[in-house]
Amino acid sequence: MLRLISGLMLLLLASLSASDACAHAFLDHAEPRVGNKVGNPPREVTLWFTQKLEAAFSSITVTGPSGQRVDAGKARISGDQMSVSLKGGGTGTYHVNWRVLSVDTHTTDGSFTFQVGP
Ligand SMILES: [Cu+2]
Repeated sequence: MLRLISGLMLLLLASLSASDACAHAFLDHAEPRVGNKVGNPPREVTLWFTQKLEAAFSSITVTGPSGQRVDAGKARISGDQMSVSLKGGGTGTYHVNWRVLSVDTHTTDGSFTFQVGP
C-alpha cells in the first residue's frame, strides 16, 4: 500500500514538473498582422507559433464582417506555421480563431481580429 502511494506521488510530481517545463504553442505573429488594417481582403491568413504543430489536430476558422465563414476549410500546416485560404468577404472586421496541438501534446487556442478597408 505504501509502495502504491509513493508511486502515485511520483507520478503526480512528474506530471507537475512536465507541465511547468513545457512552453506550449502560442501565437508568435500572423499575416495579416494582429489588429492591423489591410486595404484588400487577403487571399490567406498565416499564423506562426512558438512551437511545431501536429497537423491532425490544428485548425483555423475565419469569419468576415457579416459573421459568415470566409476560410476555405482545411488549414495547411508546416512546422510552426499554419495557413488557410480565404474566399474574400468585403470590408470590415475579420475574426480569426485558432486551435492547435503542439508537438509537446498540449492544446492551446486563441483569437484575434484584423480590419479590411481603405
Ligand atoms: Cu505545452
